Amino acid sequence: MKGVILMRKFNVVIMMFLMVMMVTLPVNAELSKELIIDVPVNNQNDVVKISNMGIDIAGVRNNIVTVVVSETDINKLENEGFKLSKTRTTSDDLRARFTNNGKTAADAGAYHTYEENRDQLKEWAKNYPELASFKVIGKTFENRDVHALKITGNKTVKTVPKFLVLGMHHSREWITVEVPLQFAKLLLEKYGKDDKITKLVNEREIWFVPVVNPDGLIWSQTQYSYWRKNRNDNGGGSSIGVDPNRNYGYQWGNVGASDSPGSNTYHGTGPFSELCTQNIMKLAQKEKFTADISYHSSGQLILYPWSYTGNSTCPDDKLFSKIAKEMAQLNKYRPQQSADLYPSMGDTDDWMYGVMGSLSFTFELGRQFIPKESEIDSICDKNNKAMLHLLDAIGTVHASNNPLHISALNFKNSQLSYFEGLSSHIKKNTNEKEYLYSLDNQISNTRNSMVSILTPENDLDGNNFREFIELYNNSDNKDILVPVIEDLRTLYVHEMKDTKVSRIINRRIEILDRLVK
Ligand code: 0X9
Ligand code: ZN
Repeated sequence: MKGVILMRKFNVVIMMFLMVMMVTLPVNAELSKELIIDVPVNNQNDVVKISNMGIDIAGVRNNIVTVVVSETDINKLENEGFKLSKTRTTSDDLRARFTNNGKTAADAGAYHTYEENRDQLKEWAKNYPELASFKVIGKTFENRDVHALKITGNKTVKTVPKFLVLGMHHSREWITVEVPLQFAKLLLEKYGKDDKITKLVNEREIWFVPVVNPDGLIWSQTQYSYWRKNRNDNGGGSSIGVDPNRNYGYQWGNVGASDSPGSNTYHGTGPFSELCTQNIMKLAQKEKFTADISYHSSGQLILYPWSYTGNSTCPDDKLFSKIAKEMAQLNKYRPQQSADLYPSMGDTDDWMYGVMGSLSFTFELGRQFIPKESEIDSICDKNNKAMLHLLDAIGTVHASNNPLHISALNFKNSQLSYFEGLSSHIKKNTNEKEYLYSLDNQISNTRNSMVSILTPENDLDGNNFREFIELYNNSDNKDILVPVIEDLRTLYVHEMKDTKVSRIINRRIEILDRLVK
């Protein structure tokens, strides 16, 4: 009998050993790969150069770029003449702090796991049925649900400004789940007790997606803390993952992002190739947000568009910079245009603003990807203040291209520049015929509808025409409007036959000719 029990114990020990090996072996293979290293640089050009090499930048401060790198990246940087300074930490250090000793389910301490986040959102929806509703907004590559919570006290039929809070694009940035959750908690618990919060909840709709990238979060919490991307198998090769914050579809491309599936900044096979970004795209198209914040870590920064280029500011630069400064007074972070940190294409904020007309911010929380658990509350508190400020502000301000406020002409113009940007990128890089064909159709439909807004019969007072000229003069991308001008000219020449309006039309033709001269 004793022997049988001993045998069983032995088997259990063997089983446990095997299970631990199964969990740790692939982990160690990945663990040896990455280091956090400081790279001294001379100027911003060096930062841009590193970013364009597709290197994963963790922070930029006082002429030091902190990078998360593999051996190959180290060689690349050294070949470009960069002198790498001391090794700061290896991924093992971080993993040691959060490892779960081989258990498959994560225990992330005070940090929420995927399941804990889901259960929390569900519980709030149950406990505050008048205010909160739980939603599933889509699936992930590994077939998990992506969860959202909507909070509003609005009982009227009137549309109220909508605000979106996103966390966890990057798997290792665990703090980005906590900030959305604590903000939701604040709104729910203070409703009916705090006048300002009650008013804001009544007059806004606030959406939370604390975990945009569940597959990545789980991987980071159970296997490899430093994991950044999602868990797409990239067609079955050995290189896993797409960077969700390089996959949004405005100016999607290679600046600060990589073509190579193994890179930490791999942008995917096309704009919105990933389910995790498609989920946010669909939600944003449906809800039409006035503002949003996407949380990342780290760096204590408030960033706003453009991310893809530092060569120009966005049309709402003044408004962004004003609100960013006001929020910065509350959380003591540094406000700046995103690309001035380093440029990168396919970030959430460029698409949310450039295409969807949302006042879109990216916050870099704290000083580490995963701050000490004791720091969570203070990080959340100061950012709650900043969020309340933005939530309040959007009662009176909005982006100049917000679809709820914008003219039809303006909206078509922003759509046009979006499709043109995508099309020229696809032509240069992948030449995917079918995709190009559908884009060409969308471009010509958009042009036609712009022309139709400007026909003399649809524009008797000439207001649309004046708006068009102003739009052209202020456009960063005049070339895309030239075909519209040509079509319009042809139409006007044709309409000249109608003598009643010929003088006005002639004048319009002269103006158009001067524009494209
Ligand atoms: O690189 C990113 O996606 C963000 N930083 S992180 O360390 N959290 O990965 C930066 C987003 C802001 N975008 C640019 N500075 N271009
Ligand atoms: Zn990030």
